[in-house]
Amino acid sequence: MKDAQARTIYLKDYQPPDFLVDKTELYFDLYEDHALVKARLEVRPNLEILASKDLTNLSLVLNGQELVLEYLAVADQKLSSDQYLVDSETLTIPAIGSFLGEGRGSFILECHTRITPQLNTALEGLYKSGPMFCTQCEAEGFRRITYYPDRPDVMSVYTTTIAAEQNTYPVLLSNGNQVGAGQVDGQPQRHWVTWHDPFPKPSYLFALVAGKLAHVEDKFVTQSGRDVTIKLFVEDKDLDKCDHAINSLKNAMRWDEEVYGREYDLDIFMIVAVDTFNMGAMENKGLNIFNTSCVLANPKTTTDAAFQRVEAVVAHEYFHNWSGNRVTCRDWFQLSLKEGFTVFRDSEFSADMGSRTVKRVEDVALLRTAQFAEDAGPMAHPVRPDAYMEISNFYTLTVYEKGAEVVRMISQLLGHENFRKGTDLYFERHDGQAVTTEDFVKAMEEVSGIDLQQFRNWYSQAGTPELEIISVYDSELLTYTLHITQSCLPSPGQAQKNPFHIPLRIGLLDPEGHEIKLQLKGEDGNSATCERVLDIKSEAQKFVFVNVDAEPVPSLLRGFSAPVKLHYSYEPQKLWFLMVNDTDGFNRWDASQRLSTIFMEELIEQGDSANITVPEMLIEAFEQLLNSSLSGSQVDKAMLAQVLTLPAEGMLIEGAECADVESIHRVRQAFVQGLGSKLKDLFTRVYQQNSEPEKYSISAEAVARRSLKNLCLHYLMQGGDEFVDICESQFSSAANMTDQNAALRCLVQSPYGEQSMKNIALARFYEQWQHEPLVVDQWFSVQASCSLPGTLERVKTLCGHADFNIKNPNKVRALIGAFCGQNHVNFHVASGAGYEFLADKILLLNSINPQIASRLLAPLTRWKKFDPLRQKLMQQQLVRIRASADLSKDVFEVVEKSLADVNHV
Ligand code: B3K
Ligand code: ZN
Repeated sequence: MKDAQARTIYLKDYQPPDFLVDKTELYFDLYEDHALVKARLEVRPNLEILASKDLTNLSLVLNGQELVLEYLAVADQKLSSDQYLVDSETLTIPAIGSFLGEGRGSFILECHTRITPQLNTALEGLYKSGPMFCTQCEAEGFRRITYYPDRPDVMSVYTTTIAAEQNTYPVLLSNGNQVGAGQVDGQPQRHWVTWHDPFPKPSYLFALVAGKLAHVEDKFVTQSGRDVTIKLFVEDKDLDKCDHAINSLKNAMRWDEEVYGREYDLDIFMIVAVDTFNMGAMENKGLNIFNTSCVLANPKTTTDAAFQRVEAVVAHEYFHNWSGNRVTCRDWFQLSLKEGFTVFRDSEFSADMGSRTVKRVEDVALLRTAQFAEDAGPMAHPVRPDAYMEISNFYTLTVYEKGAEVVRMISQLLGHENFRKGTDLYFERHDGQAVTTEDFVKAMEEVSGIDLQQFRNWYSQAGTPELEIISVYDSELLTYTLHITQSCLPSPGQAQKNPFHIPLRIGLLDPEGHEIKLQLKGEDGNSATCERVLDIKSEAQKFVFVNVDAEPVPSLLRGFSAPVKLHYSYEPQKLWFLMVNDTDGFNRWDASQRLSTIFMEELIEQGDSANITVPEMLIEAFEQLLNSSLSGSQVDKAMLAQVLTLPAEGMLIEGAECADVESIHRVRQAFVQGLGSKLKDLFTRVYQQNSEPEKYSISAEAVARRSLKNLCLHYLMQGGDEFVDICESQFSSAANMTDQNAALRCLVQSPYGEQSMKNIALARFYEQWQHEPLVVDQWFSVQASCSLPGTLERVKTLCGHADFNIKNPNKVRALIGAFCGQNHVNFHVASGAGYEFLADKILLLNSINPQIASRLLAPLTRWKKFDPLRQKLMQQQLVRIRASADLSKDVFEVVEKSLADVNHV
């Protein structure tokens, strides 16, 4: 790691740019072994900043990486190599003013670079995904295309021409509208297309695609009556997997008009599906580029969960057109301005399209397992970070999901109407600008008159706040008092935290299960409501409710009104009571999770418990729920499936002080097996009731039915060997991937059934689907996440499989990511073999694809959670990685921060 590369960048050092670029004209010549990029930039000194400063001695500094500079001219004067400086990260033209004479106006900078997209395995900038060219410029990929002020506060109008061989690359795309096309003079096999995007944008939103692509076309009529052409470009063989994305897109376009008053602004909206992509998708203006996994969907090859992800990601990228593109970020510290807000928007969209409560449950489960873990680890950072070495490391659950929670809290504090006024003001005031989270919060304050001063701590302080609540009932005074204290553990660079402003939504249930009116001492009882939001602002606060006739059961943090850990010592009986009676659907689920967690944690703490028995109360609860489903009184099957799912191992690990992975796995597994065997009749009946064949549909109801059915199958396959045949038959006869994948997973995961039978099923699945890369990914991940012994060896063998490709992030995630991130008991095997395996892969990936390498590192960074032996083994692997000579900035930052507290290993 070179020192220059390991530089930390601080928010406090932000300076506006000295030079702006009003127009950017690009000409790409694409060839089989290289590409030539000619850039013509209309550069303007930023006089607002420079004022009357003498320009003569000012340097123009442009970003650039891995570029070969072939030509450079300023104001039509070609520069010789002694007139500029090039290093591995910048191009500097000193004394730029000397080329401009007296002028303080715009000038033209021309720059020709040569690049090799074919060798670009980092998948940043211009690269090849299979036979096609594509780009990924966020955050700092554009600098791998040409020298440029590659920062989001430089917004420019782009005109892009692409020239390539006609037969191999018949489709040539870039942002905006197509404005010209033709044959290249004197080269009959080559053609060119020109695109113009009238909306000024930062370089990170630039996109280019060239390839042999088929497409599906559709149309959307905006609320003001304009026609928008929709085109989804895919490989020929994937044309049957486009409908769902197109429908999702049209739903998202309509929703954004109705809910936010936001209309699409160009005449065409294009999506391109690519196979090799670092993340889910990218919101390039007018030309979104998607990982195939987030856009292609067909019932035969795609599970329901993947269908839902397609809907969410298509919507997310579309919503960025306003929250991100029209109004963008001033600098990368503001990333959550677009990402947190857009995740909030897409999760509300998904809630409106399906079940609101289920969506909330899924989001909160992710937050509690993965984001809380991030907040407690060495990479913890505020929603608006104040320092980074490599910005790619900050596309995190904190910036995205916690950022969305912060926007959700603002929307709750302001109320629906004011929040909409706030977003209207924000979009109107800042249209075409690059702004900050502060600008967002200010707009919200202005429209509502609500003071969000203390609330801003959510943006600047890292860590998960914890609420400790104690209740006291006074049967003489008929008062019910909640004593609430808040705290937040230190995080890197932040030893002390100031109190957060936490909106705590609550209700109180009387012993019959009815909600009671919430009248605080000193308040008039007439306007009392049954639910209210308490503003928690101090370290310690108390709330006294009056006229409470009998001791109530509190329903706290309804709907997960703030991303905090809530501690209240509920007795199991009270949780059962809430599961049955709470009017808040989210809290009914939460009570079920707390109840099973209490039971499991008790046994986990006992450690080596040979005979684990499932508590009667849990069995009864499951029994009642399954019966209610059979009788038809419990209608929401999606919710039922959530309630019947025990908290994931990851959640139990996160909740433990020092996680005993083996014990956690053993206890949870014993619960699943115990419930499966004790309630096998009920599970069988619910399974059968939801198995009747009917026409496949992706409706919320059908998805819910399949999820309940396959959950029953899971319990049954863990609980005994009588269901192996049923499972095999579901596997063989399934007409959709949700059922086939679930059956395969259950077969592979079950302690019952011969290994040879499982291998045959796996072989058949592979044979059936080997020509569908996304299904092969499922095949890898089913095997990698199997918690039975021998999985590490299998994963190692699969790394040598013909379909595994370390250069394809989907394959890496499906195999290595699933094993290290989800298969806790095998990854954390006491010998340290799992850690060593991961470190080997990171060292390999470090030079191939630093972003993927660094992301994959996450499980090793969490060493503090585990026992001293494992801590040591994990640290040893981190040290081994750190010792590597050529560490990328991405991996270096994470390893360095993870080892910050370790003195000697
Ligand atoms: N904005 C992109 C993420 C880019 C990540 C770059 N390392 C996708 C999204 O969040 O919509
Ligand atoms: Zn996004």
